[in-house]
Amino acid sequence: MTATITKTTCPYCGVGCGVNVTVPNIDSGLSLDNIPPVSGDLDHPANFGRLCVKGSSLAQTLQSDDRLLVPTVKGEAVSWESAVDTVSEKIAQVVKDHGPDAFAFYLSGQILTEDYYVANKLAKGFIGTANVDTNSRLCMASAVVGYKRAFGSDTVPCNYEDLELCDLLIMVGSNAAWTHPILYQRIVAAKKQRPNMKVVVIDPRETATCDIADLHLAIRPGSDAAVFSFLLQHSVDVGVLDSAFISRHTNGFKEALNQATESTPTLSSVANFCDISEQDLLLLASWWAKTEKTVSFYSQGVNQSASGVDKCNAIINCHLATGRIGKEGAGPFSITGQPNAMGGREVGGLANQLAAHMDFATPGAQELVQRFWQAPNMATENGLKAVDLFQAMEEGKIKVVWIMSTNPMVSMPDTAQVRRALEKCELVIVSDCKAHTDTTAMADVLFPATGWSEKDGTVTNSERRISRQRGLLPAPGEAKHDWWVICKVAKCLGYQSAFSYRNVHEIFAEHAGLSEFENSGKRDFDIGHFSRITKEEYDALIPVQWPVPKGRPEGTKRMFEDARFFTPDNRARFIPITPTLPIHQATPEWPFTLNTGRVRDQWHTMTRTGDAALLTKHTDQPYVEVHPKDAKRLEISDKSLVRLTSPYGEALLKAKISRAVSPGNVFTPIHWTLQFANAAVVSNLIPQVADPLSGQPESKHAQVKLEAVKNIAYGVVISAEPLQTLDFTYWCRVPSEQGYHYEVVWSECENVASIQAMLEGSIQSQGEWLEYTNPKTHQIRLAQIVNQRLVSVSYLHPAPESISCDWLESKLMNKEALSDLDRMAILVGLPANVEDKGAIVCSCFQIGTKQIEKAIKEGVCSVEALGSRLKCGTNCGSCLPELKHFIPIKTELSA
Ligand SMILES: Nc1nc2c(c(=O)[nH]1)N[C@H]1C(S)=C(S)[C@@H](COP(=O)(O)OP(=O)(O)OC[C@H]3O[C@@H](n4cnc5c(=O)[nH]c(N)nc54)[C@H](O)[C@@H]3O)O[C@H]1N2
Ligand SMILES: Nc1nc2c(c(=O)[nH]1)N[C@H]1C(S)=C(S)[C@@H](COP(=O)(O)OP(=O)(O)OC[C@H]3O[C@@H](n4cnc5c(=O)[nH]c(N)nc54)[C@H](O)[C@@H]3O)O[C@H]1N2
Ligand code: SF4
Ligand SMILES: [Mo]
Repeated sequence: MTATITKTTCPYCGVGCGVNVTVPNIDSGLSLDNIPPVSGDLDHPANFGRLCVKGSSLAQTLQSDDRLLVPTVKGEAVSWESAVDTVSEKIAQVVKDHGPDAFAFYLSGQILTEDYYVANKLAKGFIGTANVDTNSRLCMASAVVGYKRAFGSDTVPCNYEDLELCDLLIMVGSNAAWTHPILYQRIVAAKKQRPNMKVVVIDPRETATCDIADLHLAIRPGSDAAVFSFLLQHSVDVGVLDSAFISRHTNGFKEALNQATESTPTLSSVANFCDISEQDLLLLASWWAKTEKTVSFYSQGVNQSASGVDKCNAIINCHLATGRIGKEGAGPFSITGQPNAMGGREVGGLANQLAAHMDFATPGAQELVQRFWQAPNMATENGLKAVDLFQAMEEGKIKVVWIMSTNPMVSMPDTAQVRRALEKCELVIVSDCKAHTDTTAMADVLFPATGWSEKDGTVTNSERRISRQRGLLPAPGEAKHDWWVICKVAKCLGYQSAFSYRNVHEIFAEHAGLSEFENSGKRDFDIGHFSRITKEEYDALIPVQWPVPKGRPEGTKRMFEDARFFTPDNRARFIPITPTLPIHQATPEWPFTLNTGRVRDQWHTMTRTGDAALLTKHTDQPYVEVHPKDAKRLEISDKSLVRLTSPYGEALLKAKISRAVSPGNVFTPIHWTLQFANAAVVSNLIPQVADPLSGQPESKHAQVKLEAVKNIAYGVVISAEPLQTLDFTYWCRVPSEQGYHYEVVWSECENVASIQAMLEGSIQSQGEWLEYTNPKTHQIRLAQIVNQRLVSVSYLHPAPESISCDWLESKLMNKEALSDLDRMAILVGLPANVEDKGAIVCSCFQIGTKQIEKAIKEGVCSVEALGSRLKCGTNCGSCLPELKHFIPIKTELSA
């Protein structure tokens, strides 16, 4: 049997790695039964063949029994015609009665550029509203405004090679080791080759990224701008300004410097503001001063802040002052998170953008776009940004919202407000691949969408590289491509000719046409080379970095090499900055500062990664990271249950006691939803405070209090069927290969009879019960057996205890009758001859903490040797930073 390789792009992070899928040439084509493992594309310039653990386990995420397969209206399955009619009639009526602004799109950096383009065109050109916002507002809106203030355009100057070519890399508010793993590994490799290359990490928390840091500045949360104001002044003091660049190519240097000197006048004032030592600050400053090739690499620790835009400009100011931009190995590099955050920016997917990197404020832009689209109802001013949009919805101003490819009930701050808004909204349309999400639960109309592996189009990664996503599998059920549904509604609204695309390549060609329309070098975004692209050329498109104007098919590696910016006078602008701290500071009533972010193997609201059991082994439950001092004072022990309360809501999370956070600060991951746990949505706790310029919420900083939850017992329930009632103080469903695995917290007074009754009420099978109770330790262990087959196991322990569940899960609904030994082993948790691996560190080879510790005890003393012995870390490398941690600790102990 022969096979062909289809090249596509990873749907996860903004690194945008190329993925190869080997498709067997069989008559039936590729199906879920014969989907082969994926591999990295050696030819793709983002990853050169490597994939991180999320990318390499993509094939495991394709089987889902929770796909949304048919359109529904008020819970009833309906035909596409009928669903589209319902939606179009309501949109038309609302627009007629209340004006176009009563309609809104809430889109996503996870849809493809072509989907995004038609949604934006429909709203801004035809319905006549700019109420088109996107989850990218929560992600990189501050970076966009920062670039626009400085360069006059939303232009990312750098590329990935610059990360390898620089001599100083300052990583600000980025945990790239976990969030952009392939880029991080490229950086690790470069540093290994050139050990003189310095890496500085600026993050209040010690993260896996600090593993390669020559210096980690654990700054006071939100104080970043002061560090860069200091670097600006220091550049003057030690004479490393690029005066020629400043005078020829920029404006506003003096004002920016004056402001820096006024707001953060001395070394000690900056060190105090940032809560770091003067020595560390001076060390960074000395490296900055002597290193021409410096890249500042920044992400959500900078963007998700009420002063996020100022932080971006504080960084950019330093690069402009030293002329470190538009050159190899130098520049301010905002790294995007989502696979197509950049594509969204290109089509104008934010409420304050028009299209093709034009704004409402740009003179002549509205008319230009109107002419190109032949648009009958052009929007004339900025629409509402995410937070304002949901507030307007609660006020009854937005009456129809169409949410596409995002889960605002989990990701927007203050989810209680989002719930109120969606309840108030007259028609909530949700396009999603999954049937059950916290947001689909709020929908009146559900549109089933095709997802990665089924849809065709383009995405743009963090270095402006446009790559193709290519469909591999047929659409399941009646799922349709997002662009198709948008065009169908547009046509139903009467806009036939403007939305009569037969294929995505026609949309892409039109998007390219708009980018070059009356452009002639005035606007940064020009992909005019593709404006007449044929279907064959589109299908064969190889990754290319924009701009790709006519006559430059090879694209553009680096921007601003000619130091010409997109401002009216082509000069970049310095912005005067006053560093400010997060709006909600800790108080006696709310004594902790909450920081939120990502874990290595989960993606956002787990709608894809939550389907791959192996990706849950690294972190199986949501947690709150607490410093040992705080934990001791509050009587919180490791893995015990903690209640977090803020003025906005509550969450129940397991404690992870760790010195990675400083006293007074706690950190929680953002991934767990109501589909996976009863009370782990951390956005519940976050206020709707946003940057006044970018509208990006301050999702990294909130005030909370912590409290140990008392009078409880810990345990697990493993069951062949899903539990019908989940009547626990806390539960978290851990996706597993077989059956259902719930980590639970019972009330302390639970006994055998009540647990049995609960399970009998919740699981259809009844059967015989095996029981073990230890009155001294208050442990209870129960197994439910039907026809010699194991149906459920429940453990209750008074204190948190790690139980290795893989073996128990493998015994569920066993084919052969259970032996007596098995029955005993089930009550113990593990048979004598099965190794307890501990928590999984290496997801690729499923190597756990206990195996690593054992190997180290037996004399293995390097990460490389661990790799030779256990294979851990030898595939995708995502676990290398964690593996390193085992080595020094263990050698110190044995020394
Ligand atoms: N595994 C995984 N990878 C992902 C994603 C995912 O869900 N899972 N999501 C993708 C997306 S959309 C995005 S946007 C990116 C995000 O990528 P990152 O921004 O790297 O990830 P986060 O964990 O959100 O936050 C980064 C760091 O900011 C720090 N931080 C908090 N407050 C401050 C501060 O005031 N100053 C500074 N300097 N740092 C601070 C946090 O401690 C955290 O370590 O990741 C992308 N990659
Ligand atoms: N507290 C706190 N909050 C945060 C953050 C934080 O760091 N802290 N980070 C913020 C950031 S940076 C981001 S990017 C957001 C992410 O948050 P969201 O965007 O809300 O999260 P996702 O899980 O990516 O939601 C994507 C949804 O789209 C569906 N989907 C996937 N592919 C398709 C498709 O092709 N078409 C359609 N129609 N649906 C599809 C998925 O099933 C899923 O339900 O969270 C933000 N919220
Ligand atoms: S780094 Fe990992 S998640 Fe990001 S694009 Fe590459 S393979 Fe996908
Ligand atoms: Mo993001």
